[in-house]
Amino acid sequence: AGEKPLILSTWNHGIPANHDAWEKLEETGSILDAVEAGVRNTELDLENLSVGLQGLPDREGITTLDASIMTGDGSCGSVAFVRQIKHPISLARAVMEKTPHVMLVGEGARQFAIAEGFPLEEEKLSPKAQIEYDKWKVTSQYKPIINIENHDTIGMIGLDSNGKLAGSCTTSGLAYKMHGRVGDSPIIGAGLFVDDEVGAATATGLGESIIRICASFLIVELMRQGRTPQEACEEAIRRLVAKNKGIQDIQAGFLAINKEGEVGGFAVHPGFNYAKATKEGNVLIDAGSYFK
Ligand code: SD4
Repeated sequence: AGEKPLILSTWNHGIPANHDAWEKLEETGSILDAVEAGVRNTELDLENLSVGLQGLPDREGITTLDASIMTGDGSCGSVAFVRQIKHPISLARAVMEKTPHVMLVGEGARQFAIAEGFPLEEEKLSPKAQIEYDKWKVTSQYKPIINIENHDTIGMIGLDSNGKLAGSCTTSGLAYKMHGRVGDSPIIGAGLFVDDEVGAATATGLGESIIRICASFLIVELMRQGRTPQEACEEAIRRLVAKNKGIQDIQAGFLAINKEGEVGGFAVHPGFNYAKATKEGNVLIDAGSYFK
């Protein structure tokens, strides 16, 4: 049986993110406010090298951010390839609420941010990211690595006690990506999808492999057809494995909840975990994986 309210988010930084989301939900009663506040925590986490302006840069040494937000009535907003913005998730929310559009990218997103009063940060790598980038520059090898360090985007999905759903996803993307590369996280249906009639899903891992199968949309549609969240995540991982070459070097992980408050999580390789917050507490769960 499921639980409401419920907040689920990727990786162990999901624990503090869920904590902030839960507090916000209690304060305002809005699941949208909750999923925004939750990942804002991660966007400021200096230990995290895959989310926020402290994240690892692209090949040129520039950090560019992707984020998306969605509610179960079909409202959504996203930003991609954005520089100098500390909270891309809030910018994505502003796109959703204040423009007739779903997605703004690059310079246009930055101009919109300025118009909305978002402060522009100085363009400078965090000390940790600078050290890693300097090491990488020695060989400049472009090779996606499947370790946790290189894959800790935060995706968060939540359900309130009235059955309303919302989700958020924010990342600095793949380390040392080509300048201009956009991943799955700001693509509605790939990194995030939410439908109040069914449930919600979010993704982490190699964005290209996730976009290729419209993963989050796929998971929600599988649940619509009667799969549990766990079955839907496992089926989507099988699809991803079938449609991507070089799967030994690709990590991806999915999370799902349905509107009854049941949850699922699954990944390609071992090592993916997620944080689950309910009235009972906020716990870290190891997800299963296709390869053992
Ligand atoms: C991307 N999915 O840009 C993101 C990266 C990621 O943990 O998940 N990192 O491809």
